[in-house]
Amino acid sequence: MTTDTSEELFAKAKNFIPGGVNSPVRAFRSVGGNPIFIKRAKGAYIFDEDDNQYIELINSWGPMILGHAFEPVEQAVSEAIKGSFSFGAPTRREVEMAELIISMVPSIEKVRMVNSGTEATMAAVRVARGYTGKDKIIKFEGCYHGHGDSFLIAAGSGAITMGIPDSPGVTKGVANDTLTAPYNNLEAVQMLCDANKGQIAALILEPVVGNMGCVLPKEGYLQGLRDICTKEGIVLIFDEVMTGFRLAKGGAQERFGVTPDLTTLGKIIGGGMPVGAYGGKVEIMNCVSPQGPVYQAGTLSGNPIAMAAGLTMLHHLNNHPEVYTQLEATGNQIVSGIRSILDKLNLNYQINHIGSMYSLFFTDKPVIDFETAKTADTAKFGKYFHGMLDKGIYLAPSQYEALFLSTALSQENIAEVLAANEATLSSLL
Ligand code: KE4
Repeated sequence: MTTDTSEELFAKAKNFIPGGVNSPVRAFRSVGGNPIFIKRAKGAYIFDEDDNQYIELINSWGPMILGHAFEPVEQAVSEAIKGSFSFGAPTRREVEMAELIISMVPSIEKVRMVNSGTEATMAAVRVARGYTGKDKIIKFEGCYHGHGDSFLIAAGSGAITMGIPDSPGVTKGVANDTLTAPYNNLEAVQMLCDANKGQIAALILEPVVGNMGCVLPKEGYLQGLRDICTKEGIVLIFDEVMTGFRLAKGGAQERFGVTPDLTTLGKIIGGGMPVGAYGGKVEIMNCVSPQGPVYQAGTLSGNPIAMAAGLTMLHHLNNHPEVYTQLEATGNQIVSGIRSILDKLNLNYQINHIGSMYSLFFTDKPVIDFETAKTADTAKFGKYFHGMLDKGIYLAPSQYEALFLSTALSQENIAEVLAANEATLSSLL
């Protein structure tokens, strides 16, 4: 397997693009080596510029839940582009999209389309501040909500991967309004509320974390946060950019039966196109301009091509509940297969898994928060990543990311994934 073309492209890219990539985690910094450059993809496969084929378990960090180049989405986009690409004016598809999102996620009574998960979380926090008249927010160590200044404090995903969970360039003023607490710790949240009485506008979290690796909420944790936020007059924001439309049709909030005040969405909602959204209680969303005073805008928000892709994706998920049954079965089959391999080897490991999301950590400590996630052996993870890549299995190039399965994975693909795990994990001893 040669990756000469990817190497050449990466060397060239570094002359023109910071770090040679348009998003840090793609650079393979934490696993070592150089990134492969992807030329095309179909179903469960991606192909690099040297025509190497990989079975992929990232699916563009979540969006490609139905596999790459899903025919109906491709068809909808090719139809939409015949009518031009963008108008900067309201369109029918945006109304359809809003109505569909509201029907799929009952906590959302009104919704605004934006162009990324970052825009969605930035806007949701601004609306919560405008609605409550309060300044501070609570976020959790290791959670990632995009690259908005307020969130780059103890941030997860690429920020942990690059070792900069508190990014330079974020002002002290901004940082002072962001309070952080360990995930899965309700007492720490109540202490922050007691110490900042009447000052906290919002609490934002990943209801299932993907950005310190996959970390699940403890029994009662989400409901506990809901109760604290209700008691303290704090807007509860579920950042479902990753979990939305993945863990269930209605996301983690449906799966866990806990209702936030606002929800942020991304990834799957665009079917692979740049789309984000935020929405929730009508009395909060009515604060958003032009209905209310909280300003938020976007040239390409609700873009007709992106709406065509997203609508087709969401309609398919909404009309095919068997997709979620299949994703549960695939996730269980892969994770139980890896567990049985590891249980025969003398390797410290944890696997956190829910539905079609999972992460393998090389540590003997249960991974329940940022501190325990950081006990993982990242050097060993790097060896595991490259061992799998060399066998044609493309994983997330960071210990602090989750894997995302698609319905395109066949029984043959699953067997290949498990065989590659068997060979690679045995080689780590
Ligand atoms: P985007 O701005 O990247 O569309 O979304 C930001 C975001 C917000 N909230 C959650 C829970 C997220 O996971 C993300 C983005 N996820 C990362 C993967 N960990 C995107 C990959 C990347 O940064 O390149």
